[in-house]
Amino acid sequence: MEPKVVVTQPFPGQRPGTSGLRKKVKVFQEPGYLENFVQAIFDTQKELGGGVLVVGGDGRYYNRTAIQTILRQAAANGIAKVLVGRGGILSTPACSHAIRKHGAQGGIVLSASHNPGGPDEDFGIKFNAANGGPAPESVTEAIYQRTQKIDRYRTLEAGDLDLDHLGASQLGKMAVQVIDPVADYADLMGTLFDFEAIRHLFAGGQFRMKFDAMSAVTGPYAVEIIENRLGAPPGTVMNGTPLEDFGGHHPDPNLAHAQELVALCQGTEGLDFGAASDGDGDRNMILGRDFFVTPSDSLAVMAANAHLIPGYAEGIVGVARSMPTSQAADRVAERLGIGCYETPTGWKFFGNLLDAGRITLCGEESFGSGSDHVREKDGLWAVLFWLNLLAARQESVGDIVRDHWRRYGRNFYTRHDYEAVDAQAAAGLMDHLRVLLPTLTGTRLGAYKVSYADDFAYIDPVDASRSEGQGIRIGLEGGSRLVFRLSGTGTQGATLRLYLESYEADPARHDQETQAALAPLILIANDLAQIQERTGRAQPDVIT
Ligand code: G16
Repeated sequence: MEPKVVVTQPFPGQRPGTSGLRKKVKVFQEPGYLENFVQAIFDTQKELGGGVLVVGGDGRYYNRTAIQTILRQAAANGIAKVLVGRGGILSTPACSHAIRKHGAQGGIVLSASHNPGGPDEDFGIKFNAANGGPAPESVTEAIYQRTQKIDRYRTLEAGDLDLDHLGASQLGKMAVQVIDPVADYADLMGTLFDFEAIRHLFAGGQFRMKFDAMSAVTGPYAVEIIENRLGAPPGTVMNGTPLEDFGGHHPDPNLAHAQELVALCQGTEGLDFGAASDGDGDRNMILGRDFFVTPSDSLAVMAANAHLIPGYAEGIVGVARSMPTSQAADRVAERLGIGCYETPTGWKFFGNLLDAGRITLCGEESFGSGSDHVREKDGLWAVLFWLNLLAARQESVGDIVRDHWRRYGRNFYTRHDYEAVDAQAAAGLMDHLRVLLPTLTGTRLGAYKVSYADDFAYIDPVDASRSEGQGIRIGLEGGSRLVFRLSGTGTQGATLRLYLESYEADPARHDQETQAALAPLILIANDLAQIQERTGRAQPDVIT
């Protein structure tokens, strides 16, 4: 089996977004499209030569084909060894753990996350660095630049490898090891959480929960951990078999796409606890009976209660949140006297802070939370954190969050998404806001005085790298905020995200309905950005 060189030409627009390169499967199937991107990784990440690479994906349509292509290219590019999850499966956090545990030089994660799967749907590829986390912007930019000049890629003429059985094999000079995708990850969870206490919670027989794997990658992980190791009754994990098309659904754990689970948590007969994860297992949604925990609140509650969890019993050193995430966690950090960081959207921005030991916990409004145990957000980890918390406090989800609000005040929070908007119209809207920005500070928007208005720029406190144009931030007196951003993960047109937040210290006002509490801000934001005029949309597509 000799390496062969295939002549190719660049495809425009192979720039990775918030979380890797995501396109329709049909685009990835164009001859050379995937190969070019993979070659660009090998051309720019020199330390992979002679090194160890981890490869796995969320099992969506095209996962198996892509992995065989990557293996042949890796062998032809001098990679010494590839670790691949059985069946090509690795959840994103499990992949991060595998890179770290095996001291690999990097990993390739195949997923389009929460986006639908199938021949006409989405696929994605992302490079993770040796710390286990998504590559920083300098790396993704270098890969992109390389894709724009590429004129050949290397591969091997060889058949497909059997990836369905654990064990070692050889592809040319490269060793291939098929690893159990679940075991190491499940062991890691056992070191962080009080499994005994959670087992006790289930053993009582009173506590009722469901975990919705959304026919995506976390099914086998959740069955092993929640049912086998923690003793929850069989059937606690619903939609637990990973399907290439996720059963035709969006594997996106939010109020719009996990409606079956939401319904199970409602009413007097509702479950005590409902949780879900997304396509690749890094997102989470937490529900109590008739109670939805916003991801922003979830991070704040986790920070405030971390000392109750064995893995964090010594205390946390700091927290970070993405800019559009509510400021609820900041209040906890202030009271604990620990560091607090506001980063641009994208998990990669937490990597340096985690590596430098400046933070222990981090989270994003986009249903992501995690800690320094891996370098990705981690859906099941968040679910186990909450289970551990419920076992330790013996209170309901709703009571824990309401108690948190009483202590810290409540940050009312919502996100309005306008999906598949005309890309030019969306860019025009953002430009319009940018023009307004310098005139806003000190003026009034409705009843609110503007404290600051900017286009968020971030200087990484560890390596001083600068990231600009990360979303428009308008801070109002009293802690309210309006944030406008274009999504970096959509695969069709542009997705405009409007994030709204207001702070309420008075417990007597904590029970208001979120949209009602934020109604004045919603009107102001729509007016200011001329959303209807510019996008033609009278209503958002998704409200979370
Ligand atoms: C990705 C990133 C997250 C980010 C999210 C939202 O999530 O990993 O860090 O918060 O996108 O991105 P956007 O608002 O640009 O659509 P995932 O779960 O898609 O990998």
